[in-house]
Amino acid sequence: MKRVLTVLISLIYISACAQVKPPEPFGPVPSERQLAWHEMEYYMFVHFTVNTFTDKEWGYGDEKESVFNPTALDCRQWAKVAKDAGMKGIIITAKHHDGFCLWPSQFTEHSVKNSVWKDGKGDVLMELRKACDEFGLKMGVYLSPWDRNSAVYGTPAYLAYYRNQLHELLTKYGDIFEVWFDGANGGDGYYGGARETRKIDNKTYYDWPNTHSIVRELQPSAVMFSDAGPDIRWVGNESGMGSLTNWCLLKKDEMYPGGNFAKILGAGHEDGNYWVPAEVDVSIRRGWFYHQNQDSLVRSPENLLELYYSSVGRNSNLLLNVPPDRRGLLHENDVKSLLAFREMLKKEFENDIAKGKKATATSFRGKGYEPSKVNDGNSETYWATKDGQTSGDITIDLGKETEVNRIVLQEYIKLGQRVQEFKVSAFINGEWKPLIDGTTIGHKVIRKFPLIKTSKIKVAFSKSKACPVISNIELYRAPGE
Ligand code: FUL
Repeated sequence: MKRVLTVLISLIYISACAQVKPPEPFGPVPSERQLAWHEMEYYMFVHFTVNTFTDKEWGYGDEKESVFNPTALDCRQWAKVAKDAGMKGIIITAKHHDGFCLWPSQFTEHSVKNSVWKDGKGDVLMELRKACDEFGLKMGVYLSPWDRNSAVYGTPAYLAYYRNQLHELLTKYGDIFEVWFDGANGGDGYYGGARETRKIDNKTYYDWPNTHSIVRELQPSAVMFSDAGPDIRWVGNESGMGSLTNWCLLKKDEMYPGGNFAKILGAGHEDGNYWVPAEVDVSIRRGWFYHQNQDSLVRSPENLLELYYSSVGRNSNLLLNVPPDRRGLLHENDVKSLLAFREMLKKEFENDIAKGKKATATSFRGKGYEPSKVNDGNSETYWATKDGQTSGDITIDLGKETEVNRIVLQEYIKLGQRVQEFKVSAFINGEWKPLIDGTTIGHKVIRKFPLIKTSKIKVAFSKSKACPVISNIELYRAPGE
């Protein structure tokens, strides 16, 4: 009996030893709501308000409500286009700087309720909600902190007004995935007829922590965007350029919306103490709002593809603005370009050449963390080295000479962002030829390189803050070249 027990105990001991522990998380890690946001990658921005009808980018706040009069508004068209274009959601300017509300807010007269559209009974937010539900899209709201219409803007009373509006938006329109707080603030405006300049202190005026807690309470799954997070950060430009070095980390306590941080926001902080990834917001046209004279200046499908590489391909999400016209429809030229881009994108990533091919590594952590985890098609499995081993190479053997010109890399970010430096090379004519010298990875990096023919691709994770934890490597032969 004693002998049996000893054998049993030893067996348990041996199997316990064989169980290799996963790496501990390193540094800040994403919250559930941020992880869900990372998965979204590409979604639509909709700038629509009185500006659409006055041909302006920033309304003064004195626009007559009657100017808002779309003749054929159809949020289903927006949603269908977004869906067909491969987008996962829509964020709408519920209120832009002019203060005009696309929903019948009970706290102001400056809204759709005093427009001629649908005899003042319309509600763009409600129509968008229904359309998003029908097409399986998530919905987000932009509520401009700067309000050039409000008589109380610049005084403490405005905060109560702003928060009341936020409350309406977050309680009447179902699940909101992202709340967008832009950073343009203060200056001249109508302000209830005062027609003057009002300056506020960006650092203190809005008392952001107390506004943020309203969002957390009413919509716990929503991420909040601004120059300084708290959940998602601006990328620092409006031209569609993510930074090649892009940490999802930020010292957000040192920052605030509307501050002068554009230069920092691209790369983030390598030693940041919060997870605050970057979102690239950019318009398909010159302006954020629709202007007829820009109908011929819509970005081409090729240009949109470049934007995709410089945003999603650089560890950022792409928030692409497509402004409805005066009918309340996305213009034919924009739609055409978006759908053609979608087709191009499909062809870029049609067939993952790496999937299931033999992967080897200089070393691996142990059972469950083999190099084969990077190309098993499962984003929950990953290759990792032993603790303290902060570099390592993975080689994918393609089995035969194969054409390739794209690589996708992903870290298992639930355990933090770690890689500081990587290099990709290809085995050509008996030697390793360098292809890419990279820095950070994070959620996703997609890199192009000139078309080559090779039998093996090697990714050297040459510098990492802690043992590298790689969930995905994909290779493609994109058309062209
Ligand atoms: C900025 C605004 O001033 C622009 O009009 C636009 O809405 C852009 C996305 O954010 O802060």
